[in-house]
Amino acid sequence: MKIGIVCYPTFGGSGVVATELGKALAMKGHQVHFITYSQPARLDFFNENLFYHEVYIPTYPLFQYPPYELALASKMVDIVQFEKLDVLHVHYAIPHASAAYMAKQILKTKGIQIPVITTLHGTDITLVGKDASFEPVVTFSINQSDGVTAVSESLRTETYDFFPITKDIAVIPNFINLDKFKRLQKEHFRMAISPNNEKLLVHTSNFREVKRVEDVISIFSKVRDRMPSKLLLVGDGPERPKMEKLCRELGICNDVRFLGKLEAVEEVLSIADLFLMPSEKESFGLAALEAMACEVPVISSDAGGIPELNINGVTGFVSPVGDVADMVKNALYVLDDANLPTFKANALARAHEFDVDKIVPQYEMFYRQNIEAQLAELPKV
Ligand code: GMT
Repeated sequence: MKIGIVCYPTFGGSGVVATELGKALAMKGHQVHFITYSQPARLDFFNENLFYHEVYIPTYPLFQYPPYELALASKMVDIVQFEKLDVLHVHYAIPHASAAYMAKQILKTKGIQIPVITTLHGTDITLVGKDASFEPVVTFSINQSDGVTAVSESLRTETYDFFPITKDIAVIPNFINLDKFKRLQKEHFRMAISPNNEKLLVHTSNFREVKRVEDVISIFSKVRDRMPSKLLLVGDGPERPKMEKLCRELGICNDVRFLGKLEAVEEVLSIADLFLMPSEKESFGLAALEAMACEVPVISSDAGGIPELNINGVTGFVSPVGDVADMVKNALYVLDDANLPTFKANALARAHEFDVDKIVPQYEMFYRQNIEAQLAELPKV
């Protein structure tokens, strides 16, 4: 198949999933065309089947807000037509689904029919999409997509609960490349960070409010009172200055390292004992899956789709959002040397259920069904 993928090119979860999907499809022999405003962060790989088309956004003094959506729609029209794509797959509804709708209508006037698949990732529904400024467009463009997928049952339910959606939404969960995310031998790194064999807790996120990084720090501070431990924080974002201040107030700076945005997250996860994800909202929790693939159990909130991934009492524990005391109690239980090996093994076994080789065929089948449905709609000649 010739597949167009539209996504945010950043380190965010939806961009990562879209890029890893494109890479996996290219490895299977499909031709994949990324259409976005800059090179996707994880498109770090050469394959003869991978193409990248940059969306150029012209500036003009009149534009306080350059119209990206129009430039994107025009680029989609151009690439679908020139490359003869079979399917367009857009990740994150805003503004990708509405730009794809516009591209589809323009292509129709040129006698070209192409199915549009929209994948809902989370905040496009649970936060931004619900805003009255976007809701009508989000609802319309989901209903106009030929196929819609969500990354968890929870996100599917929340979409139906909030938006008047008339389309079927298929659940295709996120996936993991177990060749990249695996426990690596990084003992020298561990020795440098925790020379006295302190337990290592890790959190990775974009440091937005929704991630509740303050809970990560509170949990760590209380675990550290009971057991020698260190905290590694990977990522960066608006909450970071407040978090640095909190660490100073708690007097724990010597045991907390802010590592910033790292590409090789798996190297940090490889030395970790526990992953913390106390998010307010989380449609799936890809960062937790990456940790589990590196044999790291997870202490999480019960937000959104997390309980579909982190099995309570098996791969870690799930607590109500904001229940720091429960998360501390659970963290201490998992970190106990008598329990840790079992939780590590369970986390890895669970990650195997989301192996890229199991999930990508679900997308391939979904594309085929939508391409066939589109062909069936064409007038018979
Ligand atoms: O977590 C973020 O803030 C980034 C966001 C995104 O769209 O880039 O992540 C969302 O999509 C990921 C991939 O499907 C999911 O694993 C995350 O759970 C989801 N984040 C939220 O729902 C907050």
